[in-house]
Amino acid sequence: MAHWFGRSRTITHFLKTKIISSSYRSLAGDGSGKACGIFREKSAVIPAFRRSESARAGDLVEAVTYSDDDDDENQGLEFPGGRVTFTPQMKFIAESTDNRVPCYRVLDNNGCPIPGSTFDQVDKETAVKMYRKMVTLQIMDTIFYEAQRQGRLSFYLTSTGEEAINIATAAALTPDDILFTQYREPGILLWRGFTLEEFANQCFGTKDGHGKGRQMPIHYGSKEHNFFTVSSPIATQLPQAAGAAYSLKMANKEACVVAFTGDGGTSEGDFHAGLNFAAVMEAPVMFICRNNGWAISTPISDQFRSDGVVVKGQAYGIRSIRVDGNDTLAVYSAVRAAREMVITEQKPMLVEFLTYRVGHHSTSDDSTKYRSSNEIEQWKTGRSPISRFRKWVERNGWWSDEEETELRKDARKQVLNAIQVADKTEKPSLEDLFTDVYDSPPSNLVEQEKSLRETIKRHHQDFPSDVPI
Ligand SMILES: Cc1ncc(C[n+]2csc(CCOP(=O)(O)OP(=O)(O)O)c2C)c(N)n1
Ligand SMILES: [Mg+2]
Repeated sequence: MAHWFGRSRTITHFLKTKIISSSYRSLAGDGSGKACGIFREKSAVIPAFRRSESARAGDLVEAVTYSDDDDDENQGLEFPGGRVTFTPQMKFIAESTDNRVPCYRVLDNNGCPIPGSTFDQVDKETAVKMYRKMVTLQIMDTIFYEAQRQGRLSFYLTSTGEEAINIATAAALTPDDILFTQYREPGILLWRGFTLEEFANQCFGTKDGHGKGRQMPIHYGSKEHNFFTVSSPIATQLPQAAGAAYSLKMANKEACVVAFTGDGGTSEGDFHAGLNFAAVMEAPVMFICRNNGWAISTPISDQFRSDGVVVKGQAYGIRSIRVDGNDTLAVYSAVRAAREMVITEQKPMLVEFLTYRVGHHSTSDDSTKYRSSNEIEQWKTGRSPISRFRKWVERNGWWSDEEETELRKDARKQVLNAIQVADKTEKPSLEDLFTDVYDSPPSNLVEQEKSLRETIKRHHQDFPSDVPI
């Protein structure tokens, strides 16, 4: 039982073992899970790709059935979407149930697989890579955040506490899957090979940054890595993701779109438009909500009265699952299973990760003004996804204290180096402000460029000296 924002919630390994037993084998003898009791893993084989078929769905999905076996016209109505039975009782659907949707979890707080839990076994190479990337992301966040505090960057925000969601999701996808993120998911790019220099160049707005200084820091994007550029207005990426997924469907691609939103993003109309579009068009898109408790200073209790976000899937006819977002193995397994269903069945999916935003919303925020330091500390130290995963990796004999020291030293050096280089790199030239949108610039842009150049000439002391004119 874990307490999550004032209400008790059962965390369970609830993908039913009876259902998936045929594809699961005993782990006995491979050394993992030592001293953690009995558990079972699923072999990592994905069935061959097939269109519009039920993959593991029949196994993993709990159907809600209502009795409709009486054919009498007075007993029911054939209606678009399926037969609806009549009832003489005037009954309202309850706004909520006492039993909240349980949360799929594999590793307990000590990094031990929960007995009976079912998950995709991760091999040593992948597990160590995941752990290394989670730590690198944490170090990048710490140093970039400090650089902002020193006035070297205009803005930054961290993914602290949400490293498992970032990295394990990325690891569960393939490079062909297209990402539409919110902004707290840079770990996906890190996993895909975006370099620390590229992160630094974007944040420092250098001439080498992919956006040529035209976006705020942390608004990353990469065509090479199938990662659409982050966009500030919350949730606008969700209907776009539904459209992009529909294009994959039309092209018969064996890939899906993965679209992220925060809990706050679900209060935007675009969240609802995106989900409904995807459901109706049967678009292969996985919507992922990082429910981290806060939308800047607004707690989730002021965002919605439903049982979180997961229940909204069913309202739109979208399959959904709630997952412990601080459990790397649960995130990895759930995203892999969801991806397989999304692609094979050509339908959307909603995944709600329960997690916590450990850092301030951004460098423009001081979260101690609206939440207690105890709450932050509890999540920072007691529920860190990195510590939990490390315990599991160590227990498997795949990681040592020496490797930990080396990794942290090395990552710190690389991040500092990337920052130092970016800090000294030239800014993009003024003309870049006006390029890359139109083949031939419209007259109003030509006018604006001329006017800007004249203004700089007149008031050069008010403009940055390091921007080539
Ligand atoms: C349409 C729109 N409204 C408001 C904002 C200001 N804003 C930026 S982030 C944010 C909170 C988003 O919270 P959430 O979706 O939970 O993401 P988190 O920061 O917790 O990761 C708000 C309100 C915005 N960027 N766009
Ligand atoms: Mg949030």
